Amino acid sequence: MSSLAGRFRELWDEIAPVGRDADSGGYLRYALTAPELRLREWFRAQADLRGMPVSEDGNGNLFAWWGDPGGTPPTGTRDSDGPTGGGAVLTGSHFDSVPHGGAYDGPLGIVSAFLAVDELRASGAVPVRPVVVAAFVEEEGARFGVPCLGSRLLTGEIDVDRAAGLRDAAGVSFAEALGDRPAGADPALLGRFAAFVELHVEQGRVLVDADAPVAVASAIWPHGRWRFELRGEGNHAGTTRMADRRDPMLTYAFTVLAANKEARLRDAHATVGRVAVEPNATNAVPSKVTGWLDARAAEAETLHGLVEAVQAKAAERARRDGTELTVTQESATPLVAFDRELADRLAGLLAAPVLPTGAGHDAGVLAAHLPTAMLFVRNPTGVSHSPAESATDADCAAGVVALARVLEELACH
Ligand code: HGY
Ligand code: MN
Ligand code: MN
Repeated sequence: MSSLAGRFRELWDEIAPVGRDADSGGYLRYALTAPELRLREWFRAQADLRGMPVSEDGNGNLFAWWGDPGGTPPTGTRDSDGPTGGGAVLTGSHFDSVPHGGAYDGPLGIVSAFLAVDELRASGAVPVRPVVVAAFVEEEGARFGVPCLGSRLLTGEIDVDRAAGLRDAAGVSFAEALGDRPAGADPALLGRFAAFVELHVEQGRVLVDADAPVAVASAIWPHGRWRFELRGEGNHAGTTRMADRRDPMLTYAFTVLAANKEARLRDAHATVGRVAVEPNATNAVPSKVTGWLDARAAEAETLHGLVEAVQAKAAERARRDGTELTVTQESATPLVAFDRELADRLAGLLAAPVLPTGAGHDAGVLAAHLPTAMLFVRNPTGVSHSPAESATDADCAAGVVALARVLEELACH
């Protein structure tokens, strides 16, 4: 039998080419587009190979079930009359990526979950409650703009009509992409899960510096996304005097610099990584510039102060530029303090460090609804949301062993 690292590599190589951009080496796996749909087919095939029936919740989330003492759940779209009894242990993550994202962010949690099931079965472990592998849809929000869309729908944390109407850059709505209006909250399904453990590549270098392959998460920083729309007067680049301009690009540029400064002053994080310009012509003063602010801080109060300061600076500059500013919050994630007892129990079990993260996850959404934990796997570059994201096969194997031990601890006693 090949080594676990070998088995990881074998399974990993099945999905590694899916959605990878030949030029950047990054991934273009937007929710419900061809590459991600291919990965969902792969998910079903892996579940079938393991005799794990797959159910859907009508929101785009997939669930592969193992060891359900109440008989296998239906494979229909609504799992409302599925396995009897509660207490299933949920694991898994997401397939979708940011534009030109890394290979591991998301898929590592799903591949590791299937391999952890294999490890448990090979050890002769028999769960006394179901072990369920999930693939959540649109975790990155890279296509429809709201992160953790699938887990927010499952938990009722987003209005179904708002979710259904979210549109991608081509104007396709989430409902159209899904092929139906999302089903929304499913308390019956959610009530069937006793815990959720998400394994994820670390998006930072703490494990590198700690010389440890795996860590347990303690918290997720509060964070959110704000859309800054700046309207001015489109005009000719060659014939419009500087004094006569109402140029939203100036207000935008100033806002980006203000976000950078205010974040540094607060030891917080502020990013404007996405911008849309109308008409986006080299020889035209823009009529409108839209920038998206991603802001995060260790405490909610700091985050609130940061966003307020940026908004105030942008408004002040807009007055000077004669432009109009509209700020809309697109998503908000409060501080997530993972279940302390569970985190300590897992850290003890794995002899692993415990660390917070500034990255959002489906685990951050589910944490408000059931005991939730995260495991992080070392990323030698510490870089994420970039093709430079990495993890060694040995560390990924260590992650599988850790996840298998956690699932054994939670589902087999
Ligand atoms: O943006 C995040 O923190 C996560 O990667 N979706
Ligand atoms: Mn991500
Ligand atoms: Mn992720």
